[in-house]
Amino acid sequence: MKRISLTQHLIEQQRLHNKIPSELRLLIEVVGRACKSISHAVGKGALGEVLGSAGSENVQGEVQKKLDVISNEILLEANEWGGHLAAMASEEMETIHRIPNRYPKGEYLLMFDPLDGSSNIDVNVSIGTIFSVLKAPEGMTEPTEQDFMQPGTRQVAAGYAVYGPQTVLVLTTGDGVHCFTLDREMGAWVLTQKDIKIPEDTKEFAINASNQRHWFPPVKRYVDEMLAGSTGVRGKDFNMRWIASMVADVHRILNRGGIFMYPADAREPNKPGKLRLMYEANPMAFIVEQAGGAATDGTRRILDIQPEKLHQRVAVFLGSKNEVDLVTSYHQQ
Ligand code: P6P
Repeated sequence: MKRISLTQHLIEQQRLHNKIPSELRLLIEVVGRACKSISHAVGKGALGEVLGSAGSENVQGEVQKKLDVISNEILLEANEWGGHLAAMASEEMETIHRIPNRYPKGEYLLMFDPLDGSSNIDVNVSIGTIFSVLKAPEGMTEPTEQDFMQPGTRQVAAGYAVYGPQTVLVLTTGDGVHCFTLDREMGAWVLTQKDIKIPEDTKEFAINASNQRHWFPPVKRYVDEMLAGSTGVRGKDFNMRWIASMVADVHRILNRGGIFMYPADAREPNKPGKLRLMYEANPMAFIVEQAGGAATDGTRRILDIQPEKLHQRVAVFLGSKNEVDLVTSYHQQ
């Protein structure tokens, strides 16, 4: 099969759909290069002095791993000088990161979780990078946090990298979902899957079942019915997976179907779950919908949510459309 590079794919998509101006193509290529560097750092493991805690906490109050900090620095440095961005925001930083005055500014806003699944780093389980791209509001001069407060439907691109047995980059710019595999010898992203589609039905669900006693009734009902298997109302047996790396769970679902759930629960009724809207739920929801799946917070389409805070959390139900629709319907009864 002829090898299509990330750059050739983006140029051909631009010809087909006219949605990837050269500045956006540059942005995506720069993020792709940064993910290659992160993959290299992650791959060193104990040989690279990159494991363990950084001895600091992030804005979420989570202990930062060395690789969290390294990955964040890689993405900041890669994107500062290109002239394609107005500002960036990261899970690892309290507020937005403006482009230094010595560099030209562009019309895009980039948000990212530089290394998602950090609890898996030290035990060699797949982790990844998630990113989301918005356009800066017309007439914006000095970017503020408020300029990032746009619903997920305004994203112009979203993607994730998985640092696993292979390193892959999954990307959408609004015309389908495509996957690139890193050719480590050439240091090149090679197109390996075009137009990925999520099966509308599934026999596999992903949730952290240790929280079961805290779940609200709709989630408890939905999971209990799957656990009842072929003897219950669902009439079929289900399987469970939970990798505790959203990128890895979503990548599995993109490739063979499934439903991923991180619901709100009774532990903190006012906290709508653990995952963040701007740089985890929104990019994944854009990708999942572009692959024919669905993504809600139990009641609303995630992409329709009007953000109010940069690091706001949201409950997440995403994946095979018929399953997401069913569990969402239980929340409405
Ligand atoms: P728990 C990783 O920390 C993360 O943000 C997601 O990648 C993952 O799906 C979830 O949290 C795992 O959470 O509570 O099972 O450790």
